[in-house]
Amino acid sequence: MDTRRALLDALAADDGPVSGPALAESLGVSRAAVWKAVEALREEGFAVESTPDGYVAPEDPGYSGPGIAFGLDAPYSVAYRDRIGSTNERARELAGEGAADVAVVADEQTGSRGRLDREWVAPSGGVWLSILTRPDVPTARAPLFTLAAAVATTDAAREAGVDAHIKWPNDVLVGGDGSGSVDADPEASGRGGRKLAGILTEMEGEADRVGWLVVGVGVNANVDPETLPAGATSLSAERGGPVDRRRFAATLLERYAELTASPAALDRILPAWRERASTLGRRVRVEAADGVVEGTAVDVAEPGALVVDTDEGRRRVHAGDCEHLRDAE
Ligand code: BT5
Repeated sequence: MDTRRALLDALAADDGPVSGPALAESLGVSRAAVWKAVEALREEGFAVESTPDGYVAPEDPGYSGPGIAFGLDAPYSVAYRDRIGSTNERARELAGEGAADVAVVADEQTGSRGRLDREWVAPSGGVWLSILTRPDVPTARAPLFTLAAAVATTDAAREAGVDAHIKWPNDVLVGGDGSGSVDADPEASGRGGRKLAGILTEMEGEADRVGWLVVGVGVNANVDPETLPAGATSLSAERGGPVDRRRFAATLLERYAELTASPAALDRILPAWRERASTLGRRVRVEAADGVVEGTAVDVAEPGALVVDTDEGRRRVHAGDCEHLRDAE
């Protein structure tokens, strides 16, 4: 572990000040190395205080690399930028350099993408992040990681007081027919709700093993929906006030890490996904690559396929755009 992360962990673990010499000894590095780490954290906006008894964490850790890593209970280092083209693109670059277990986080993206190269609008104030891992699983199980990210995002939104639900395969929505409430916006209701977040997974496989996996999550956190495409919403709009993005991002990363920690953990993703989904039991119309499938969504099956009962029988759809239909349609 690098000295900076060790210092952050020590500051998070201790109520009182952490002394430089004690830290140098426990980490087996020089006092100068500890001092350099403190300076580096300060330069990144994490204002470590010096007291006569040692170092103390700032009152407000802030939304920054060290701020998000501070007290984070997930095995990722955090690479933060105020502004970036796309966090997924940066994570892919890092993958090419051999990196693993990194969360790339940005305040604003200037060239972010949704699925099928669609534009993703990502102004300052959102939670835009991509998690790079190298899970030791067969390529066929990779779609489970997308579902895990949807579960993690939904849980983080609910912890922030926003009643989110999942629309297959990877949208996190609020309101609409999903929550059973009558929606004021019929267009949004047809889509199954107002879109709070989207997920884009990219990967490279080696033979039957995943080489690297990048799961990109875009959450409209403290963003005015006026600046977003029609049908979108944000955490701040839904709760009527800003959300603590540091806490939200940490919860999301911790949940994702927990859900993907082991093969046994992966087995628990589908049940968790089903519990949070609004798509099951509904009439749906899915535009898949090989045509349109319309019917009743009855289940989601490994590794993330939607099971639809149609007039022609049961179909499994692996990818596509899903619309929730009203029962009359
Ligand atoms: C998605 O695509 O929903 C996946 C979005 C993934 C974005 C994240 S941000 C971090 C990481 N870095 C990246 O470059 N990407 C990922 P899709 O299902 O194809 O939906 C795209 C559609 O959503 C667009 O065509 C718009 O209609 C709409 N849209 C664009 N920006 C939006 C926003 N901020 N909120 C809600 N809807 C949006």
